[in-house]
Amino acid sequence: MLYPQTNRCRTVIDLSGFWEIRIDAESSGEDKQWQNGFSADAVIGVPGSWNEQLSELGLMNYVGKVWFQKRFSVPNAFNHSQVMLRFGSADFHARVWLNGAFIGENIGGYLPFEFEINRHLLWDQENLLIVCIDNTLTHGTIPQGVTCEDYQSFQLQRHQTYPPTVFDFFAYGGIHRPVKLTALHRCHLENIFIETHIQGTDGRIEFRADFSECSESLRVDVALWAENDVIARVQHKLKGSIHEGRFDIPHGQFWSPDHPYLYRLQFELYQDDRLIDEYRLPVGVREIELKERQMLLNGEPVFLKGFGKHEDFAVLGKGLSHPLIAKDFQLLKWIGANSFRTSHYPYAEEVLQMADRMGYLIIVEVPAVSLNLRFVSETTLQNHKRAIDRVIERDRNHPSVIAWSLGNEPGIWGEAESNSTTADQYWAEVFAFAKQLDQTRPFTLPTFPKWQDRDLVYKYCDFLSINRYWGWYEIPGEIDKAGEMLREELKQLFETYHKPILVSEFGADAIEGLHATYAQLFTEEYQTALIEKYFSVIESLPFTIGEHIWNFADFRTAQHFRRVVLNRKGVFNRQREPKSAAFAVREHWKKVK
Ligand code: BDP
Repeated sequence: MLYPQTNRCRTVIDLSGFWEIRIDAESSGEDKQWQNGFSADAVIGVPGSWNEQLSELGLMNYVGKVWFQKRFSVPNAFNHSQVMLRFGSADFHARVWLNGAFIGENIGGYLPFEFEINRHLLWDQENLLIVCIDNTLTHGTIPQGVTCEDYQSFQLQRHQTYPPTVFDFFAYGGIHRPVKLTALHRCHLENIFIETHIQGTDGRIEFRADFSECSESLRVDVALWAENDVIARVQHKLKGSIHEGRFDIPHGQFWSPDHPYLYRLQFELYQDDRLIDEYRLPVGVREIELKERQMLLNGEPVFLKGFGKHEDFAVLGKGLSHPLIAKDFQLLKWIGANSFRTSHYPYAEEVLQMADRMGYLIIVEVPAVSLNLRFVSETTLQNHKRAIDRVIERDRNHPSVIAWSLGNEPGIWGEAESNSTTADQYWAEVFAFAKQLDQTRPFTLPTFPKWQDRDLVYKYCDFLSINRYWGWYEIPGEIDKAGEMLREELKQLFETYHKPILVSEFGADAIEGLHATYAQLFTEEYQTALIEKYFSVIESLPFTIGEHIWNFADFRTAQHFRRVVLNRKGVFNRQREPKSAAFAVREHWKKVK
């Protein structure tokens, strides 16, 4: 599914703005025919989570259904076009009606979905769009949901959070990314797949373009742009709905953090000599490769300096904000990072567009966070595979995406099932499925070493990603010992698997303004010292490929006594102001190549 683009043949209308909502705590809206329209409780800003935005209506910790409605008109010019309605994401389960007719649904909170709406559009009067969103998670969803009874059955009452979650970030609800209408010709480009290769100083772009079913005989022109010039062009008669081709680029410019060079592929579709569709796609030519001890970008070793992040901000929750994305990338530059992981779900497409432009190396994560293998069913497995398929399909053309993460910390509750034959079969199937979808990037899955070096996912990962909290959750207050434990553990893992290792999470909570002259948890000094200790260990080991601090910025979690509203492991606070650690990290990363 292509990202919406306005050009000579496509028109995009953004339906972001004020929408109306009605809370459906009894889940009776459909019986009451709210799909035909309802009297509203309030106005909501879209995109944006409902939680902080409308907390005064009791929505802060609300889990359940909320109905959204929006009226819109379409220009006459849309009359002869195919009209698509696309949601960047809605969390978690969305059911959609247009002018009373059910047009479809989507399950999964972090990926786009779209519908063709021509049949139900009204051309000469206002249209009524209704969306019912339910943010309830279950054992079968990705990510999984949890109940108070689950905590009890694990005798983990003291782990219980409000609202109950199995992961350590807030389960916001709402329409989180823009809702757009696109009008385009019935015969159009549906998807593009890019692969790039490098041989010496030459680059190669291989592409495949998928078209909607078109009966007429059509011509496809594909032009390769560098800056303001077309440097190569191919023209073909379209046979069937797939068109493949390639461009060889002698003495090419390659994409990297130091030189995020983007070519542009321009696809044009002609009927006789009339242009009926076009699409422009930025393309970075680059190659990722793993050795036993290294990650190579365009043949050169690269060391990942960066963070685990979250999509989270005051009032917006997970709602997309262009200024916030721009700010975060400025801070990443300021601090000297070159990389981050989209923990623990795929981020907005706009984030990856920015990463392509600014030269960031991104590990994109599938939202299978804290998978509990006792609760896994065939439905969970199918949803997991579907999420992988959709993430890879959405993000594979971005040069910034250098690896895929298929989840985070499965078996967090230490359930025996996470170390069983069934779990092994589960991971064998998940990794095999994923690997046939993309042979150009490595796969990983961050774990915490609950099973020491016996974690079942290690053998399937191309590189290991280790989340480690020595000096925080374990042996708190003992920074030197934390360093020794980390060193021993990483060496052991490398000796067992001979695969490069990314330390994908480490850090400490720090509340800005708390200070001490001795090692005291929660102070700014403690966070700084622990991060510096981890740096010294990680960078001294020849098989590590990077260090990702947990976290870039403080973020909201469900309520629990161990969180003071937020997880405070950010080196920036939630407003993006630096803590002391940020200055120390900046000084340090200036020296690390
Ligand atoms: C890790 C999780 C991350 C948490 C972090 C923490 O991957 O989601 O936020 O711990 O506890 O285990 O701060």
